[in-house]
Amino acid sequence: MHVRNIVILTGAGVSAESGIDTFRDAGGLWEQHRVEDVATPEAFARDPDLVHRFYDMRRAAIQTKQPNAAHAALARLDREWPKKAGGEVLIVTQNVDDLHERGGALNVLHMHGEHLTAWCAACDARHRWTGPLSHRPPCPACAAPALRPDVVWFGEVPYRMDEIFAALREADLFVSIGTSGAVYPAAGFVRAARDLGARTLELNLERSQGSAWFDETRLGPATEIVPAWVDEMLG
Ligand code: BJW
Repeated sequence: MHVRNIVILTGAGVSAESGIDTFRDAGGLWEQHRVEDVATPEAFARDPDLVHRFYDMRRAAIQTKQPNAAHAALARLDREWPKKAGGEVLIVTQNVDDLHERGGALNVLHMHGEHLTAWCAACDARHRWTGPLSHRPPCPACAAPALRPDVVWFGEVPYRMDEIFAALREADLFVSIGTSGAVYPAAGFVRAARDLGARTLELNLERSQGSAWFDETRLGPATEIVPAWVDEMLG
């Protein structure tokens, strides 16, 4: 199949070798914290201090981490693919870190939000935010002490779904990297992409829950298999 447009879905596995914990692997975040205590709107309403501390810790941690060879390779593809093939690359990430951007990628869509943004529940403004939120700083726009992490919790609607499905409709190739396929709607993109006519490729440390839906699976650490795949694509 002649490939022009590529949609790449990334998950926690792409940042694992940068030292950022995944969620469901051994030692991952959900072994250390119950999802229901920190990643739902109900948890935030019940115990905002706990939820703020969890995100303050992770927001501080990501700023000490560096992009790895997988982020760099995807950024290279993002930059060079349009010249090579005349098509588009869209990186749809479930990750809330900024390592794709710091690795040099331009076309990145954060469907589960971003650590480095705070969202005001009072006035709906969003602000770049690198410090803590647990001391309830005032919103720079409206002064209400109503800032929350700008991330998508279970039961909330992921961001920019219309743009994602528009890109999937145009995609010739859908590639899933470093995600367990446990969380919807992202876990359903492979089937949507297939139904819409794209070829599908999985790059992961181990087979994901939706592995059977992919035309091809390549297993290994992201820092090895992603640069190798990008080299292949760019010839
Ligand atoms: C490596 C590696 C290396 C390791 N190299 N690989 C019942 C059935 C179906 C669905 C539902 C249901 N009940 C409820 C739902 C919906 C729910 C859901 O999916 N629940 C499931 C648990 C079943 N989903 C939602 O609520 C979503 N909203 C929604 O559906 O709204 C309705 C709607 C949708 C669309 C249109 C209209 C309406 C919201 C989901 C929000 C998820 N939020 C989180 C937290 C974000 C903030 C934060 O970071 O704290 O997002 S949860 C967490 O999981 C985070 C991640 O983005 C997400 C996915 O995790 P990911 O990235 O896959 O990580 P892991 O740890 O699971 O996997 C890592 C992988 O990497 C593994 O495979 C490793 O092998 C691999 N790996 N090292 C390569 N070195």
